[in-house]
Amino acid sequence: MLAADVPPAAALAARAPTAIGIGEREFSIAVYRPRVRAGRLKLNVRNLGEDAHDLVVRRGGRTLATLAPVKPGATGVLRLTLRTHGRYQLVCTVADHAARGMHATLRVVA
Ligand SMILES: [Cu+2]
Repeated sequence: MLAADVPPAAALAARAPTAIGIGEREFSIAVYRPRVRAGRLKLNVRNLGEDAHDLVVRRGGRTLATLAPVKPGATGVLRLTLRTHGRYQLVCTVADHAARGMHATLRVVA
């Protein structure tokens, strides 16, 4: 089958997921690849801090994906597919961590 014959959804699914490194600490979230193409994503979330931190992906107030709290020094993996271009919010929802600075933006582009 020629590439041109592959429907866009199938083409997205066939592409290997884009890995995004994320570092969490008190109280910030660093996104090491803050601009990615639409499609399958693999968020590698490293807790560089002293407390447990989770990670929630939101857009327009809707929660799209949630990673359970990651222990200090540990890594959690969150897989999701984002097809819509735009800005997504990455937030830690533990206690008041978001208000103290644990939020970041991920941009999805064509
Ligand atoms: Cu946190």
